[in-house]
Amino acid sequence: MPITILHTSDSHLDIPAVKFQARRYERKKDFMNSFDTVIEYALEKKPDLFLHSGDLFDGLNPRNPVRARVMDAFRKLHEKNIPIFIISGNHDVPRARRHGVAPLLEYARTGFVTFFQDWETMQSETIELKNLKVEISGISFNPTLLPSEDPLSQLSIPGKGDVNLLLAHYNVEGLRGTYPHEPDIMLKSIPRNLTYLAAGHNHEFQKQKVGNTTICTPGSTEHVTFAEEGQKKGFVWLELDSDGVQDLKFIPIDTRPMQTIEVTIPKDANINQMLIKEITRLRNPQLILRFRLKGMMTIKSAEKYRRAEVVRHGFAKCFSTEIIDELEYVSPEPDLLTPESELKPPITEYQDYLNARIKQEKDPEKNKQLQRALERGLGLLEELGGW
Ligand SMILES: [Mn+2]
Repeated sequence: MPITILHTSDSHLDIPAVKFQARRYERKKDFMNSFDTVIEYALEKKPDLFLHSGDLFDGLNPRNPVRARVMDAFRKLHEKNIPIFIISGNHDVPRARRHGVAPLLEYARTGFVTFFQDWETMQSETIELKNLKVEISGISFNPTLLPSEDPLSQLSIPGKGDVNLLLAHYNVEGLRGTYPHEPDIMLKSIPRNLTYLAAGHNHEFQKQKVGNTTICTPGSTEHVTFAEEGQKKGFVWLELDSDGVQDLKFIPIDTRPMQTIEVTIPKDANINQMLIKEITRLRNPQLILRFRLKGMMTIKSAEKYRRAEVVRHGFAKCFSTEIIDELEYVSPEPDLLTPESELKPPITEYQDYLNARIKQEKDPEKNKQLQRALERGLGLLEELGGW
């Protein structure tokens, strides 16, 4: 008989959600609701194993109500004898000693969960489930790795189970939608005797098979950013035995609707009027709305444009509204309407600054440190959307 596993990832609980202003607690609740859905499913279907592959929390110091809710959830699973295995992702891993420990540690201390806290040594545990020796290994996200470093190149699993599982919070070669300045697990370093790689970090559900190994990222359980617009959110239910994964199902979760509307602004148009009309047409108190403005911003348009007013209407008729401005600023006097002309995006600014420092730095050791700072910084800025 195959064993059943519920695999979830990237819950991002207690996300700051500041851009939702007064509605940010409601937005935080969306993430909690998704997590609750996963837990309820597990309590009802009782998998043989529950896996979470990182970013359970959006940050290192989640608020107490959220911690308590998670404690209740894990206790309930534990009481049903469902073993839980978790790791830290890039969001809930301490990046420096002064940051202390991951919030996940307290769940491990209660004995409700097994937490693979190390990021440099592989930790493994073997349990017996339905007469199968099930070996579960895991590594937490290593924030000191360089983008060029493969997280698994120096690490292996014991691989002594009838089935061997591995939890890791990294993108895997061959999956869509990753950031260029981040370490990826290369397919060649995946252990041959691995049955299932339970991956986190990539927020889109994807799976692939390499040799006898099934690799899967269930994705996040709510849309963390607009980059995930259009993606279905959910978690994964799978069945496996000593021959490998026999069945893998994506279980979708209802999430808050999110939509980008592109609006082309004609010459001298009244932008507020256009956008407010669009908001009224869309009117949906559940909707996270985003406008992408293309076209022209002339002096005549600029005189009447009140961005805050549009946003206020958006909050009144939808859940929230934000605006990305990709307008071309046109003016008879070239510099009058182009405040952006002097501004570079944070990534470019950062890159230019560090490249200049690197060029000047003669001390090879310091030069290397600056190179490292450049690579790491680019990775972080990309993830934060600092383009
Ligand atoms: Mn994540």
